[in-house]
Amino acid sequence: MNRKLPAVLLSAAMAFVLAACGSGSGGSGGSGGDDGKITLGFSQVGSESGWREANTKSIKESAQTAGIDLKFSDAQQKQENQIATIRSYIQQKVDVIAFSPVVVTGWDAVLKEAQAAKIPVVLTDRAVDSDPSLYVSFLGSDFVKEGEAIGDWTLNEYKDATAPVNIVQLEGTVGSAPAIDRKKGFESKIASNPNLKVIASQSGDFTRADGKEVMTAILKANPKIDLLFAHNDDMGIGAIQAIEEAGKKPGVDIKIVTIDAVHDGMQALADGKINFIAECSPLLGDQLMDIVKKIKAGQPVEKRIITEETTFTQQQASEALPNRKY
Ligand code: GYE
Repeated sequence: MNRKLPAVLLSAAMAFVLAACGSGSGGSGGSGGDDGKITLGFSQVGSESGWREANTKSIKESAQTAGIDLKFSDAQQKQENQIATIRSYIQQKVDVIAFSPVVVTGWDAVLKEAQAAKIPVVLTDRAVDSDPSLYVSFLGSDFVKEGEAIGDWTLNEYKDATAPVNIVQLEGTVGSAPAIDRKKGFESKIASNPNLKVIASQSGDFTRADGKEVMTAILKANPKIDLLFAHNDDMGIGAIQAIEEAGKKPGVDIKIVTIDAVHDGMQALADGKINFIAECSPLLGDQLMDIVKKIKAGQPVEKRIITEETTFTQQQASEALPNRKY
């Protein structure tokens, strides 16, 4: 049963794509129909982090290179903004809608509206809990794996610990796929060593400002913190400021592990203020444009496309920094 699932999903996606493209005769191929260009409506989460900025840049540049007419909107991390934007893309009859859903739940109604209008939808970066028949493809990282990579590093770092290791977790946006999955991956790994204890775990909404504010409060309440796991580099960088203001040395007095590997995170890693980073690639633009073109050409697309990523130690960060694209 399980082994058959991908084929079933693929054929469901195909049927949807063909239905969406089949009615295209007579110039009804979206608002870009006049000049023959494909029109893509993209609803971005916001501009909360260095990752998001790099992701937005990648999507805009790739659309231009691919000759795709991009309608782009920043939802300022609000689901209601994203839903309103997607509805307006449906009204404008764009050829394809893509979006990075800020949270996992609450998308069924608007996805059904897009399907009823025969506009194919592609998820980028983050997942939803809606029925997979409501979207064509989902392009993005495996966030559980990223959390597990941080968990593995932690297990190894403290394998000889004989006393409790006090861990603080700065979680991403509440209800978002990366916050849910990174936490799950990390906690499932560290569960095998009873000395590893998460003493505080709170959301910093993936921003530097909230990372700093939440860490300042946690530092006041907890005199002994050994390790901080921040779900992204930006919250980690905010926390570094809080730790320094509290008179402690980030990376030494409190070890820090994060996810993303954007420029500022990699710099802090190379500088010894962060101890380890699991990469999450924001460069999804080219793959997204390929998917959009395939959909319009009536070609099959994969239901789930997982981004390839690695991890970085301090030494590896110093070596990689000069050639990083973001
Ligand atoms: O890790 C974080 C951003 O969804 C993978 O969102 C993305 C996350 C990324 O704000 O920095």
